[in-house]
Amino acid sequence: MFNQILDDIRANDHRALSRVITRIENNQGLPDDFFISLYTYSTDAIRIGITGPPGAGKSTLTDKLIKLFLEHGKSVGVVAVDPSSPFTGGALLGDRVRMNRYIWDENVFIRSMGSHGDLGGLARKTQDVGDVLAASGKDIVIYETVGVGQGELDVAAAVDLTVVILVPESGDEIQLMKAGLIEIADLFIINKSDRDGAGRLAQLLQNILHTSHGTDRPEPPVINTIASEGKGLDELYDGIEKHLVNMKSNGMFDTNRLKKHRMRVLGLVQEKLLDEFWTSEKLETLSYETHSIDSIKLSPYEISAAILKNE
Ligand SMILES: Nc1nc2c(ncn2[C@@H]2O[C@H](COP(=O)(O)OP(=O)(O)OP(=O)(O)O)[C@@H](O)[C@H]2O)c(=O)[nH]1
Ligand SMILES: [Mg+2]
Repeated sequence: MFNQILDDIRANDHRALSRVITRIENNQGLPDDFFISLYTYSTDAIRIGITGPPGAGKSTLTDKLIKLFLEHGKSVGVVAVDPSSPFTGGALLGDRVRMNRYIWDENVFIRSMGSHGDLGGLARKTQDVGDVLAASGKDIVIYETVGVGQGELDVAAAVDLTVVILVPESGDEIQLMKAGLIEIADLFIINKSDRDGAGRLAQLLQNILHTSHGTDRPEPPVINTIASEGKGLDELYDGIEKHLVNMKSNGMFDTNRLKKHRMRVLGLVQEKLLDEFWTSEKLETLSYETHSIDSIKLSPYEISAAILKNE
């Protein structure tokens, strides 16, 4: 049965892709063996994360990027990861329009994915869905995600390259640093550069990068775009290509993949241990020990020690 699913994925059957992604999203019983076989076919695709604040133009930009990749003979899978959305396929209107445009194109597959409130599982699901798209033969897998917290970090852990989009309103230096974006960005985009302040923000950002960026990887370029008019997109495309060529030639591409591979194993082990640990019996003990307001008198350390000891 799972062999059939795998065959359908490898045959690039988009309806099968959609079904299996829904199962991943809902944690619906796909065995480890399925993922083990899937993985064999999923290491070739380049994975790109596109992140930025709500409304920054991520979808518009992704849409134009899809077109450029297609023109260069590459097939593309897109997952819009929305950590806040509990709905399966809960695409926004703009994303739906995008989807319809490519609905008959076997070289483009677009899907959105929510977290079902289970933020812990989002990193794993994101990576598993990437494996599915890669195994279907997509050359490029793009993750689009709103950068407001954990979501973009989960995505950064799953990709070869992260594009961070800012807009002229994105604010001051401190905010940029606080957001931790500098650590995850391989390329910065100042979108909506038709607005005031785009040049100033690009300059400010370049200064920050110059002084605070570590020497362990190349300084991210800052590219101004007007996604809605398609301006700056060729520069972005070239920037992505150049970054990948650089990273491959200096070995960082592999180092980076290996590091993320290790993290993925670590995450899986942690998740499996937790799943195994929390038997219904232990969950019952937890609710028993915390059933009334009086239980807050007991230290959480004491309760947890008791639960752990009862293994
Ligand atoms: N002025 C201007 N508007 C733009 C530009 N790029 C995109 N927009 C508009 O900004 C709005 C939001 O664009 P989206 O592409 O949906 O932004 P997003 O980041 O995907 O939004 P969410 O997924 O909701 O977080 C749309 O109305 C776009 O047409 C730009 O370069 N300049
Ligand atoms: Mg969007």
